Amino acid sequence: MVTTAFHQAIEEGLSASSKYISSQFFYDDQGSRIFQDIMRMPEYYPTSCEFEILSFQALQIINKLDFSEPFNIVELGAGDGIKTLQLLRKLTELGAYFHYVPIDISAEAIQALEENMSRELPSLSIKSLVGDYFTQMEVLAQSDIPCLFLFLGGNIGNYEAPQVDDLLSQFYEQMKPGDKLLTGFDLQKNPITIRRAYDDSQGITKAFNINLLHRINREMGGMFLPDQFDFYCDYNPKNGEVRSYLVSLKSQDVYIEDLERSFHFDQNELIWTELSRKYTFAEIEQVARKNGFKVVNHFLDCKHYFTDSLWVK
Ligand code: AVJ
Repeated sequence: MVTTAFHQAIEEGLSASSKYISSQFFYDDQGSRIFQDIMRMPEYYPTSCEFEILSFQALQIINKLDFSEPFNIVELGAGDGIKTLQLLRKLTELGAYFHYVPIDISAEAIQALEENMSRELPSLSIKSLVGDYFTQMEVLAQSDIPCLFLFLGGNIGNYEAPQVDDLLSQFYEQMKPGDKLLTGFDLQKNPITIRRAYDDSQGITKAFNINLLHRINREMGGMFLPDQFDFYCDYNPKNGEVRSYLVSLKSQDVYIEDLERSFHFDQNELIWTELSRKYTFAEIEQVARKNGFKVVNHFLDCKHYFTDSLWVK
């Protein structure tokens, strides 16, 4: 048996007095497929908002870069790249000389992305890197080509405040003066709109959370009966936090083979699975400044639900 980071995280998170499983473990193959379904739900507005920004404001974003050529567009956690394609297409139309450098931990994701991109934009120069952001960013830091780093989708919302500072200061260290960072932030808005995006009536977000239990069953011989758990989430408009949980529907003990032990769940006990923080402009600007960046511009969708915020080192 191999002990993976997932094994360790489950051992730790299910032994804690307030149980938790980090949202980074949502994205196995099955979870990634369910996330694609989430992005297609009408209630889940962030995807269409960011698509709108990168399609309709590509030229405005490009004009703010002010780079000598050639330059790199480096995407951190590239995913399917459908939103990024809009920006890349505009750059190609303008005849810009640049390389697209997607970085992702999953070789499979990178391969699918490469196939997609070269079909859509045959002339695009793609230089993929497989691995974690920081190691791969170090590789890039060696070259003196200007870089625009993309950290899209609102993924930053998954991090607690100290982790956000950690992440941004590590990005900062790897960047050269004049390099830019475009980060997607979901904005605070009517709380009902936000709650609907996470507590959907079709139960897709519930399936996304329950998949964590299926994943434990698949990958470490867990004996979870997923029907014995429910999903709960709430949005607190006072601090901008959506927090998601699994709820044990009865008092139960669940054995996990690879961990050679069982875990007890009280009736209605929670397992915290995700933070999805919603930001104000003041918070975004504060977090930029605190980590050494200067805010160049906020690019917004027409409803002002989401921003891609451009910063410079
Ligand atoms: C991919 C992290 C931006 O927090 O909104 C969607 C993931 N979770 N529905 C988010 C997610 C529940 C999503 N991010």
